[in-house]
Amino acid sequence: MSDNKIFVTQPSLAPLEEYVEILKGVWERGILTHNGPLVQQLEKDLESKLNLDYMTVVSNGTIAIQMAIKALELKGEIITTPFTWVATVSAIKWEDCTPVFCDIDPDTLNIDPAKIEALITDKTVAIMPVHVFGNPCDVETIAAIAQKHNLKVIYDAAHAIGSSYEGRSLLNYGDISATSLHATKLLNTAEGGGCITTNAALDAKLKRIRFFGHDENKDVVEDGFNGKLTEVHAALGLANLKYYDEVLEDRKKKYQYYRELLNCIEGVQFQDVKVGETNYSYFPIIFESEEQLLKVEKALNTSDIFPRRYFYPSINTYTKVVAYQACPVSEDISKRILCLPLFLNLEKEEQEKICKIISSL
Ligand code: T4K
Repeated sequence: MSDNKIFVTQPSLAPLEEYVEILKGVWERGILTHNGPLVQQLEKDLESKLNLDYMTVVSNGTIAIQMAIKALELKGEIITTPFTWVATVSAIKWEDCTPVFCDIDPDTLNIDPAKIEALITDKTVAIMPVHVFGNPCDVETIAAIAQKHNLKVIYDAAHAIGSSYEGRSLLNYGDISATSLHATKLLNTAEGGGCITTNAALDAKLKRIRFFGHDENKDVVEDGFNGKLTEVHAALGLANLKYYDEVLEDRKKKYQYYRELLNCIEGVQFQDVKVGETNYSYFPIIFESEEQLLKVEKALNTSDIFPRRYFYPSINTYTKVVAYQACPVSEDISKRILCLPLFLNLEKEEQEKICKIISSL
């Protein structure tokens, strides 16, 4: 990657020496995978850092969603949002369930709880909202709807490490929360993810599903698969975890600086974030039109700056993989939203340069 190019993100990485130090233990033990000591340590440290009851770390965030569906033994329709990464929907489909799209709130960009009930049928088994860009969904209204209709709730919490609701980690909500520890996330294991639950029996089941459905005697007692995280990846997570608070604090500062720099531009909109609860993991900006977005994107690209169109297009329009269901709000916002570069090593001057280009158009 060229030094002067600015991408939408960059992984937050601990100093290499600290990672290597942890890896020495892996080499000494010769245990590379199968619920090794570093995987167990990472789960313990994340549970304690985020005050979670149970976390099962897995090989990626997509598998985490699939495992959540499998663990809850869901078969039927799952109401979800079209304003997401395709993984939310492919995970539902891979588990032989049917995604039903509920439109989003134009301000929070999360699923619109007021539109969920109209989509419930006798085939509905669960609701799968996404905490978009780490901004908490309306977890209370969603829990009330689920309870009323006897539905499960799985949060796609891929972006939500570091977000909270009423002082608790946002990962504690829903029957299961599925998070991502991908390279582009606030805390990363290169590839990785996790399932979080407050239910001990469900956690034990998730751990069996992750490991081919084995019980402690290696008898196959579940319909499992391979969702294991390796020791090499867990080592990276443990090294990076030391810097997690710094990364979180830095994101917030940079997010606020962007807002300060862009506040005076007319015709742009920002996600309505829950201050003090979001993790500020992305900086989305919503333009008045797609035409304006394309103009800005082109100007930034010309200066070697590469923002990303998260999430475009709206997933309900991917008609090669899903049946089209109209979601006008998501379809409209998807065309007008751009995520600006946001990562630990991004310089103040680079943020200023980006905003200067945007305001000049
Ligand atoms: N649910 C939601 C709502 C999600 O957003 C995601 C994933 C998932 C579920 C599934 O979780 P995982 O199975 O992925 O754990 C990225 C990520 O691949 C994906 O994890 C993420 N969401 C999605 C929103 O974004 P791309 O296609 O943007 O990645 P890429 O390679 O273009 O990277 C973006 C920029 O980051 C690059 O321009 C440079 C930088 N980068 C990237 C990587 C991979 C690096 O500097 N180093 C790297 O190693 O998808």
